[in-house]
Amino acid sequence: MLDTPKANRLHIAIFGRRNAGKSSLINAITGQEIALVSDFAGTTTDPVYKAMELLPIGPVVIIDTAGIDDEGEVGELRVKKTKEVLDKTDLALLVFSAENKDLSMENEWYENLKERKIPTIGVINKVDIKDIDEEELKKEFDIPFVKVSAKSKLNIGKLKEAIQQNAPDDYEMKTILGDVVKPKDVVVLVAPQDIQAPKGRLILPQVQVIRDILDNDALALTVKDSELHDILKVLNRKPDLVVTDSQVFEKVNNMLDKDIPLTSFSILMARYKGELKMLIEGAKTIDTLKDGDKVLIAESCTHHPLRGDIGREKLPNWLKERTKANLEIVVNAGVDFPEDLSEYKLIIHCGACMFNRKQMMTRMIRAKEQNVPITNYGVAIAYMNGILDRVTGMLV
Ligand SMILES: Nc1nc2c(ncn2[C@@H]2O[C@H](COP(=O)(O)OP(=O)(O)O)[C@@H](O)[C@H]2O)c(=O)[nH]1
Ligand SMILES: [Mg+2]
Repeated sequence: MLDTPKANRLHIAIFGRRNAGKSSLINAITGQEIALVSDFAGTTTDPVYKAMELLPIGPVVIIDTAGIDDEGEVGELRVKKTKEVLDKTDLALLVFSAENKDLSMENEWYENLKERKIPTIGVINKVDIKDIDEEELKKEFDIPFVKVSAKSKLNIGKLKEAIQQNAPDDYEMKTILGDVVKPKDVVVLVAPQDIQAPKGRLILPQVQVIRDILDNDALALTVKDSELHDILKVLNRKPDLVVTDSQVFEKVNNMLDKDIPLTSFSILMARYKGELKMLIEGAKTIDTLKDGDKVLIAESCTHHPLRGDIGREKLPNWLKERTKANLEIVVNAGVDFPEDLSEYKLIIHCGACMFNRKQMMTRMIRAKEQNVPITNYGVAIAYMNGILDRVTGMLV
């Protein structure tokens, strides 16, 4: 990720008056002391660009607009510098400080950002010393607000969630397999014998993966696990990749030569929508679970559970078998995801096929902020089957 070219990084510009707490906010968001915080007027008036990895959002450039305000640059020069920053900004944080009553500068920035349709988050800083009425601000500024204290790190997690939610869509990963398959590669896709999609359909991740393979000029061959042997016989060479439904992971793994790369739809989608490395780390905590530990099983949509439902029956059973512990398992389905995750030792999320990357990343950020490990169905199942390295090796 550190190789990500600067242009492909999400550029986050921080606007706010001198002493509003821009530098402190950058430090709080990144968890590093990288921006100089001072009680005195800024020494430099040029915007500062800092490329960094903002976990788990990804590679970003944070633009500190120190000095582009009333006291710093005046008149034309300010307009020019602001324009220079706006040209590069994908997402803006407009910082309001409780100490300040005059909102003329904030209005000027707001109008500029609105004109360019740049997503903007209002950050009300220093709420540890004084509160600002958000509703009053909303009359003038039609943007989402987050109240924070950069100093005491209050609500910094909420701010990161807002950054993720308001980032423009082109920061979604654009390809599922484009960095893994080459044109003309043979990719065999395996569905379970009891296809769980309604008659006439395939489940969304399968459809998306097939489309992605076609977009990458590779060959997509779809079979059920019962016909996997047949297709391997028909091919005049080994497939370049096999993607299976997680539910038949073990069977498919046993049928394949070990030199054929194998992964699953849910692992591909986990990487497409979230941070695979974080999900892998999360799965590894399964073996640390003890009697009485609470595990959250989270699903992004509500469906009528069938017999043998993966989230409600299979996974809880596998977890209990594996850990031999008396776990308290809570299932949460739907768009409401608990704000407070601290009581959980692990979150196991579904493949989130009805979610986009933004929604899934918002949940991952919340878990990370509260130091709760998170994994997902496919990654957890692969881990418990002892094949996690085998099925993620080509993807991380
Ligand atoms: N009480 C309080 N002080 C803050 C907060 N954020 C920043 N400050 C203080 O405000 C002053 C200016 O902060 P700085 O980050 O340098 O502001 P900048 O000029 O916008 O970069 C410093 O003395 C900070 O310690 C906050 O959330 N609460
Ligand atoms: Mg500063």
